[in-house]
Parts: sequence; C-alpha cells; structure tokens
Amino acid sequence: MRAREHASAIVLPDQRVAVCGDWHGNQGWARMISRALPHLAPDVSTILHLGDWWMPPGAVDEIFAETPITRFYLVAGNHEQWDEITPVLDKHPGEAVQVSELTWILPRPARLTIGGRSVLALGGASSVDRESRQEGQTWWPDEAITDEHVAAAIAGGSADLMLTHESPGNTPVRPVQKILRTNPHWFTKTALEASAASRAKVSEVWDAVRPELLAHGHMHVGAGGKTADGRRVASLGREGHEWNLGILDMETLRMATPSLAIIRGMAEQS
Ligand SMILES: [Mn+2]
Repeated sequence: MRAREHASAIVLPDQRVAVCGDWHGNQGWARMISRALPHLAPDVSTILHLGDWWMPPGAVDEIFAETPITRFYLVAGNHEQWDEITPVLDKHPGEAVQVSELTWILPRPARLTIGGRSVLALGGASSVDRESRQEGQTWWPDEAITDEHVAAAIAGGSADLMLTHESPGNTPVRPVQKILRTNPHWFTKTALEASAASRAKVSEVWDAVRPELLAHGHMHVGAGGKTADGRRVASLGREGHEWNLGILDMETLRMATPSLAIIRGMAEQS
C-alpha cells in the first residue's frame, strides 16, 4: 500500500452518499453493490465504508470503474491489513491518505464535512475471534481504539453524524443488545472483556459528541434503534446480508436500506 495523495480537510458537496458495512474482502459482493448502486442511487458518487473491508485498494478501482463512484473512504475495522494501513497513516498524521485512484483511508479519528453536515469517523474495534488468529498474519494490535483516539475525537466537538466500525456499548439497537447479552458464537471471556472495553470507548465518544445518527458495522446484524434522548443508531449487516448497503441523505440524516432482493434484482439488470 502506497500513499498517492493526502488531505487534512475533507469537504464533500454530496447530498447523498452510500454507506457500507463489513465486506471481509468479498469482491464478488462488492461487485454486486457496484452493479446495483448506479440504479438505486445514480446521484451517489461517494462510498463510506464502515470497516472489515480487507481488500487490495486496486480491487476497488477495478470493481467501481464503470460506475459514478469517484471516492471510497475507509473507516477501518478490526479485520484489516493493519501492517499496511498503519504505516501509510503514520506517515501523514491526522490526514486521509489516498492509496488507489478511488480509495482513501481515513485517519483515527477523522473529521469530514459532507453536504454541509459535520461528520466524525472513528475506526478500529476489538476482534472477538482474536484467539483463532495469528498475530502479524491475520491479527494486529493496531485494531484497538486507543485513549488517544478517544481524546482526539472528543476534542473535535459535536458532530451531526458519527461513523464507526465498533458499536457503542449502551446501544439502543435491540438485536445488537441481544447478541451482546447471549454470546451466540461462544466467544471467550477474555475476548468479550476486550470487546466490552472497546465498546465503552465508542460510548464515551458518542455520549460526548452526541450525533443525530451513528452508523456502525462489526455486529453483523442490520437494525436500527433510538435512545430516549432521540439519538439514532444504525447497525449495518455484513456482506451478502440485509442492510449491508445504506443510502444516506445528508440533509435529513435518514438512511434508506434497500433489501437484498432489490439489490440482487438491480444488479441483474445491469
Ligand atoms: Mn469487525
């Protein structure tokens, strides 16, 4: 991974953007999105990816070449090629780094302005499958959200929209609450404790920044919720599942989530 350009301020005029949940390197699914999206939202030229992307940047260029997409911003997750991402980010502290024609990796944290709205992106998350992975090969400690990331994110002040990979701990999204309560995949106690600590960091930022909408991935469930004080949270599904793709209106901060059937149907038409 090599830096082409870097940018400290990202200001986009877009009124609508696409937001995607985890892809886990699935290029077939990315291609499905690339075929459906121009039919679903021909005005959209920006994709905000909420992490567990893990793809060669050149694949993004190739897959979206024949589409209106001109920018692909990554809010990194936990399952990423951190041995390549961290060095390029470290070379340009606080800046977004362009690593292919379309792909930009956002700093940790990042502030953007999209359609006149203030946006905070906070990448990173804890791997609950940590024990089945090999450090330096399929897992890196860089995945963690650090106290420095939290402090910098809060220091930037309020935001209308917050983008993360990790869920906040105090989420109002009921299907996410259920997963956290029941541990359906039998993750270990150590992994679950690290995961809870990671969610607490997101909560700390979320409660300070108080965005109207927070969108995240990682939990592999597509669902929404709202806090008692009116803050909305959208949890995006993983690749090939419902709610992996959202079309977000920056004026209303409402997100449309076309069904899998619609996405497949639209992709077949192209
Ligand atoms: Mn993840």
